[in-house]
Amino acid sequence: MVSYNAGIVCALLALCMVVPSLATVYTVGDTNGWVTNYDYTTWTSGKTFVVGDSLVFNYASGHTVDEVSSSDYSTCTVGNSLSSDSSGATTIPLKTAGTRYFICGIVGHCGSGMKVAVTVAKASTTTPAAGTPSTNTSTTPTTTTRTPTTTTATTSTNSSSVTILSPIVALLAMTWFAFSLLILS
Ligand SMILES: [Cu+2]
Repeated sequence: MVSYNAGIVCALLALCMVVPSLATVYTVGDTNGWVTNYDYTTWTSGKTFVVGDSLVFNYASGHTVDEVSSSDYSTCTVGNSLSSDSSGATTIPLKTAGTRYFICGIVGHCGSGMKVAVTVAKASTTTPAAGTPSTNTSTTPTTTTRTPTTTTATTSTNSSSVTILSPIVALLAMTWFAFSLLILS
């Protein structure tokens, strides 16, 4: 029974370690943050939001992050928000699949671009499988390229020491030969 329970704990721990690594934290508007006169439709395009990801809104005082209905999002209607925050750093965990709508609750700001709609897809299991081989592929060539470099370095050191040694040997031999000729004559 004890080993059986330990097995479950291990499996749960392994799951807990895998799941957060797959989650992506998206900073809305990237370095621009949550501001007026920014196109958040362009920001969301090309991004795939999945369950488990989260949105981070960074903004100065005088703005809010209001979650609203689809119709309030389209018409920029403030005052019916499902939730509202004005802390300056709002984290929205994307826990369920579907589209979520956020606007700034300050009158006029939504019309000035402070509106973002995020479509959240169900978490896919193919993402970790695709991520793992790419890491392996990048590691393998690096190790392979290192080995020839070391071999070339060793070979060049050997050949250079040989080329340095041989003229000295030749010079010594010639000097000894010339010297012995002088003695003999
Ligand atoms: Cu605002």
